[in-house]
Amino acid sequence: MAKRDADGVDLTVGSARMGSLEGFVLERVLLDAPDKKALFLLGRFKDITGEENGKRAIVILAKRHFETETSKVEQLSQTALQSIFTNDIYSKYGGTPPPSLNEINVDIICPCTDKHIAKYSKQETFIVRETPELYALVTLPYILSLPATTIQWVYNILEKKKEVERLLYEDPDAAQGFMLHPDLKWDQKQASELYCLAICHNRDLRSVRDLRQEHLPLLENIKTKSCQFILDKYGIMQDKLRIYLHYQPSYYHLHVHFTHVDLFGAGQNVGKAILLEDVINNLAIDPDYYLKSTLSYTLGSEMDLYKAMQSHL
Ligand code: G7M
Repeated sequence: MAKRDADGVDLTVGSARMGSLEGFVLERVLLDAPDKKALFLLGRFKDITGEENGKRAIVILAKRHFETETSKVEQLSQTALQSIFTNDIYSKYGGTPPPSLNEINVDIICPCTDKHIAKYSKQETFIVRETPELYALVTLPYILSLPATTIQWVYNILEKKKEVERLLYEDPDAAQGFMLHPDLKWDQKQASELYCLAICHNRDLRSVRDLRQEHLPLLENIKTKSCQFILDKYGIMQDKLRIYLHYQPSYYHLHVHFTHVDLFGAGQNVGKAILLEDVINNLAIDPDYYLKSTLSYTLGSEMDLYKAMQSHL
């Protein structure tokens, strides 16, 4: 029987839950992403008995950006230097900062599914033009075939079972309310790297495709209240925020991304992100804009949705 901690967390996944990566046995590197200074690894955690047949896991290691707080910058003077070369007035060193400034971010998905592995694997990217017909024929059946467990983490947040201490703001209204949380990708160290997620309470909305003019009050509410909260807490004005939805999203429960405009990453690409302002504008012009429109976006060749579309493209 699975050994569990006080929160009911399955401890048999290995020593990661207990404070180290020691029990992680590497199977292969899924992706090396120098742009994100990140490494995506696939492997298994040894089970509680030390056997290597524990649960399959993805471990994402990412180097952190420097913190600019004066006390942190001052500590950098303790960095040990190893000379690489000097030439006239120019020199280059490898540096070893004090351990407290040398931390990395570690994200773990355990147990991971084949979908997670496909998502994080190196693959070719293609542009797909999704007509309303293609949505009805392929995309919607694909979404409906996904097990409910794929968005369990969202429901855990909405039901205040997980990440409770990370909740930034909540409007509890069932129709127009939402919860604002730091995104998994934000370590909350620097406001200049701000990344928050507004998750709506309405469980019927899967993506922009489901949005109609009647949802404008919800979208306006998310925008206005999240922007006010972010201004009050982090001092960031609305015109310094990139506010967008993903299409296709990874998780089919409507949520809105709020990032600092200076933060760049694959999630803001054309063919993935749609500005919330554009969504609001489109719905104001045509109540059924997202029912009638052809939407173009990128998909990876390993994604199940891309494979399902093959015979229809
Ligand atoms: O592509 P899509 O719009 O579905 O983006 C989902 C966002 O949810 C990504 O930016 C993820 O980093 C974020 N995210 C994913 N998970 C599994 C979690 C989680 O467990 N907690 C939080 N706070 N964010 C998550």
